[in-house]
Amino acid sequence: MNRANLRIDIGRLMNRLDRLAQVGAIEGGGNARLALTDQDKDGRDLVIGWMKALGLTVTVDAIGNVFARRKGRKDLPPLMTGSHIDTVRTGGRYDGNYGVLAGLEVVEVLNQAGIETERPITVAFFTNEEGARFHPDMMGSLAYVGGMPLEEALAATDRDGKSVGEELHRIGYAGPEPVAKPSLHRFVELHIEQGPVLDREGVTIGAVDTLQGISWTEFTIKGTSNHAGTTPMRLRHDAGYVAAELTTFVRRLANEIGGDQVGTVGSVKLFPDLINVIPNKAVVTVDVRNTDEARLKEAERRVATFAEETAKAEGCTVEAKRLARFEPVIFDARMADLIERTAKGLGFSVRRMTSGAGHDAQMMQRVAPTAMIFVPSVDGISHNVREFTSPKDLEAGANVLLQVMLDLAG
Ligand code: HGY
Ligand code: MN
Ligand code: MN
Repeated sequence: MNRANLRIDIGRLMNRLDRLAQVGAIEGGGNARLALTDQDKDGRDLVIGWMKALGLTVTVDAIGNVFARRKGRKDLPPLMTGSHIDTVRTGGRYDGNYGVLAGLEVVEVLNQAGIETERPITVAFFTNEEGARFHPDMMGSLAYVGGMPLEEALAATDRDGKSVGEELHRIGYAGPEPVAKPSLHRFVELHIEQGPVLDREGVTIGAVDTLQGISWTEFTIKGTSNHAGTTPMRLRHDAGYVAAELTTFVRRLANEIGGDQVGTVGSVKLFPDLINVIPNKAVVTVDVRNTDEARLKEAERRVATFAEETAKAEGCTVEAKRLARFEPVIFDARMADLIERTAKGLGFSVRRMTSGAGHDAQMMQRVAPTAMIFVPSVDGISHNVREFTSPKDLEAGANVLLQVMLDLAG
């Protein structure tokens, strides 16, 4: 069979996407599988079952990253593809899942065509890409490339004080393989865009050659709880007021800096959280991102200064804790060229673009030439059960992945 005529089976891919979306299924067709929860374990078990059924050799490392290897003619560093199957609490069914399952679909096509590639092919999924339960995000791939000591990752705790290490053991995914021993030739990740660019422009494929910088900070503001009725305004030390000011400042600052700057306050927790008690504590998370490192640093500095000044004026204190910080990433231009060329060769419209979201690929670029393939997200919606990509676009992206992998695996 001429490899140029090989195509993925979209029905089979959609079927696996549907099956995986049933694990931790939530109202509206999405799925909730926060990292290392029982739902994440069930999702892992299901995907590993498919990996084994495809004849792949599955290994698990000490942070729970899973690698499924398909033999090549030569025992060379593998071509690796993959993504994540953990989700946010309001996760859509494509974020992460699509890249992993499309990698398995590519393997199935090669198996059926009896094609043996020169290099081994590995399909991987990494632990806790989302960072929604344990910080930072992309934790598994970061540890894999040696960007975070294993002990530090295992010690990360969630809001209930549970650690990554104990949760990995509880779900049976504290694997025997060491981390920080990356061995791969190239990495390519297929993912939904999660933003509006491709959908708005009517373009089918994104050849992703850069990814923006990410900064996550948790601000803990402390004031004085007091009676909501008897305390004169001039005597208050209201942590909730400081949190509210900080929240609107982040929005104003992002709009003022403009360009690619984005800013989000995704979580505000007030204590004691009662209608008639002035809050004595507030915990506020700030996510600021920019493609430009200098601009990102400016945004971080201004947010921290505003928090300090506003807290001081209110007679409160504030502590900042950094939860994640990744500089902007430049992917491998030749890999992005290959993606662009391949998409055009298959007759798809394609454009170069940056990634607004974080991905495991941004960590893999530290150890091997890496790039990403995007497909459109309808209305740019993601981290929301309404996340949707048409089967036609899912099929296009997986066919680009198939041909790119054939090129890179030889
Ligand atoms: O936050 C992100 O960009 C990714 O979804 N973890
Ligand atoms: Mn993702
Ligand atoms: Mn995500």
